Amino acid sequence: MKIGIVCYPTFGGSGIVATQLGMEMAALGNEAHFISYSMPAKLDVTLPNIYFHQVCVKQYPLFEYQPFSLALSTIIVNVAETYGLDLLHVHYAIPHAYAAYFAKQILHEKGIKLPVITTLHGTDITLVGSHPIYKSGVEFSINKSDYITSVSQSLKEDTYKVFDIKKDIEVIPNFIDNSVKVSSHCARKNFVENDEKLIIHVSNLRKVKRINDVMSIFNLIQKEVKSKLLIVGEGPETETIEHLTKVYQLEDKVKTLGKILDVHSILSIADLFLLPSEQESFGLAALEAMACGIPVISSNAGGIIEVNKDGYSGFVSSVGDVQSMASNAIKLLKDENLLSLFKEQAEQQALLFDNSLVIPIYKDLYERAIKIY
Ligand code: GMT
Repeated sequence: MKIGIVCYPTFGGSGIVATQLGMEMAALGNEAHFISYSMPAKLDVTLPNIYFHQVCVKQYPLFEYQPFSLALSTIIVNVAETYGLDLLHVHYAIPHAYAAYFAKQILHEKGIKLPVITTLHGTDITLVGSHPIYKSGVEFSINKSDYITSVSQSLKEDTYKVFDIKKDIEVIPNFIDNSVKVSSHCARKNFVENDEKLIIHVSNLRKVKRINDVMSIFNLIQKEVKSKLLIVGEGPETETIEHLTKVYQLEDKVKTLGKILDVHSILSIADLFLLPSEQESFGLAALEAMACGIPVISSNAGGIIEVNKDGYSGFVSSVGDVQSMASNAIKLLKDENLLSLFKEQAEQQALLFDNSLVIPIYKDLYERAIKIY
């Protein structure tokens, strides 16, 4: 199969899922053609069967905004014609599903049929897509996709609530490669003393992640348990971290690390992962932590409860209930036996989302898609 993949190149979950899926399909002997505005963060383009096609927008003095969707449709058409794509899989509806629809129409005029799959990832529905400035275009282009998938049952239900979707949405969860054991652990002693616990949060530091809750929870934890907080990622809430670090006087206890490519090596030295998000369609970051044997203290937003099993792989509290999240964290951190049990259970829970279980579901979908025309 020759698969076109449109995704964001960033460290965000949708780009990571798209990249992993494309690389797994390439490893199975298919051609994976990545189309994005820059090289996807985790794409290894040196592997066989992997191609990267950059979307370039042309500057012109008339344009206040560059016509990205137009450039994207055009490159999809070019790649489909040149390489004979069998199908196109777009990750994140905005504007990818919209550009895919126009590419498909252009190709249709040339007598070429291109099945389109759109995978909904979360904020494309819950935050950005439902905004009146985008809503009709997003709804139209999702409905025009041949197949629609969502990364959780919760996101599927949200999509039907927000949009008038006339097709079935198939739930295919995010996945993780549990077999890849971390080769280069960071040195835990670089971050904490022997008698200290290490708490971690990884995200794109957007408002939706409730970074102020991460800080409040940790502030409550460190009053009871000798500990440090590591924050991995970059984003607009960096200032909130700096501000609250000063307010809570945690300068010697909070460390920000920016973006890290090999996040597993740092996850595997931590004791607990915090994910108090306002919205989270799935919570790939929580799954990555669990796969490294790190229990998750999370909110109950969206699809997180489909991933983090309350009282097993971690604990789940209502969004904003920092007291509950902190007391669950303290309970785990103060009891070595309980913490070890939850670490083990977190790893077990991650096995339910193993790539060996999820990739065949995508493969089956691709096989169905290439037969529709
Ligand atoms: O979390 C983000 O804001 C990034 C975003 C993305 O599209 O890159 O993540 C979304 O997609 C991930 C992969 O499917 C999910 O695991 C995240 O839960 C989801 N984020 C939200 O819904 C906020």
